[in-house]
Amino acid sequence: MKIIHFSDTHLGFNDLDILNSDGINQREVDFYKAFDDIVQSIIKIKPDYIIHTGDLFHRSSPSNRAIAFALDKFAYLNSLNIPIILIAGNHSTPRTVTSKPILSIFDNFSNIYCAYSSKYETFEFDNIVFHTIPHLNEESGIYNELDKLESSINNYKKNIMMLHCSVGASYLMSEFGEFVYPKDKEYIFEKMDYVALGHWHGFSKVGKYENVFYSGSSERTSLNDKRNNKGYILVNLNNSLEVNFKHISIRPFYSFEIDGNNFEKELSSIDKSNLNGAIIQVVINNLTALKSIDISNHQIKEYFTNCLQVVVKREFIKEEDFKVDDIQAISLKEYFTEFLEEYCAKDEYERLKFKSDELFAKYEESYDDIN
Ligand SMILES: [Mn+2]
Repeated sequence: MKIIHFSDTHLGFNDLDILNSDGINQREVDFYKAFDDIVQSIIKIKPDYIIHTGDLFHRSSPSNRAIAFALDKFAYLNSLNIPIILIAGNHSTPRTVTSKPILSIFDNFSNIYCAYSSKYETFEFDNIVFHTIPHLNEESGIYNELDKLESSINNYKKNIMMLHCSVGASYLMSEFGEFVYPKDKEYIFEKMDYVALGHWHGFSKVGKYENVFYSGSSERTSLNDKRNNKGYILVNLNNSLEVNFKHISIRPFYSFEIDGNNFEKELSSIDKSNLNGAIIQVVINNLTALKSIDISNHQIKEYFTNCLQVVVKREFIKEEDFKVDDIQAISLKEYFTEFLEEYCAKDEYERLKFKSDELFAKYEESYDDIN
C-alpha cells in the first residue's frame, strides 16, 4: 500500500515584494509551483492514499487566488479516485468559533476527507483507519481527544495517526497557537503503523521512533530556513514500513559569509555561475561603522545580477569600551568629533572635522534644541 504524505504547503504565502511578469508575487508563485510539483508526482505514482498534515493555506482567510488555486488542484486530485485526507494546522484554523474553517470548501468533494473541527475524527477504509487530530485552539483538550483515539484503534486494519504539532520541544516553530504533543502519550505512537506529522518545516524522523515522521514544508516560509531539501514522503506500508523522502526542486537559497576586512576580494571570489534565480544572503562580518559605509548594498546586488533577490546582513564588531554614559556627558558634536579622531587618519580627521563643525554650526542655527 502506497501513501503520499505532504504538509505545510502554505498556499498564499508571499514575500520579498517581487512580482513576476503576470504581476503576481514571485514567492507566492513559487509556492504554487512546489504544490503542483507534488501533484505531478501523485499523478505518476498513483498512491492508494494521499494525506496532508496541515497548513494547506498560509492564512485562515486565504486570498481568492490561493483558494482558486487549491480548488483547481483538488478538483483534479478528487477525479483520480484516490482518498485524500487533510487536517487543519494552526495557520488554517480560525481563532474564533464563529468563523467557518477554510477547509470546509472541500465538503462536497467525494474523495476528500477533512478534519477541521478542533476534535478527533476517524476516516475508515477497507484496510486502513486514519486517526486525525487537527490543530486544537484549546491545547488542554488533547487528552480527551487522545483517549477517543486510543479506544478507536482497529487491530484488523492498518492504523495511521495524523497530527499538526510539535513532538517534544525540538519541533517548535515559534508561532501563535502551536502546541506540544504530551510526552506521557507518546506510547500511542507505538500502536500505530505510521504517524504523519505536520508543523515542523524540515523532513524529519522523530526521536527514537521508526514510524513517526514530519514530511516538512514544500517551500521555505522564512530566510532562516536554510534547507534546500523540500518535498514529500512516499510511504510503503505492507508487512513492514518503508519511508522514502522525495525531493522537489525549489528556488535555491544560498548564504555567503564575507569578512568586512577583505570585502572586495572575498565577494569577487564567489562563484556565481550556478546562482541563476536564487535567493542570496550575504553576511558581512567584522564591520566597523566606517567600513560599513564604504560597502554599498548596490555594489553587492550588482555582483549577483542574475539572482532573484540579495539580502545583505551586516554584523558589527562589538566595541567593548563603548559606554552609554559617555553620550550623555558630552554633546553630539563632541561625541562625533571624538569618533572621527579615533577612526580617521590625521589628514582625513582635519578635513572631516572642519566639515562636521560647519554642519553642526548650520544645524544649531536652524534648530533650537534647548527648549
Ligand atoms: Mn506550517
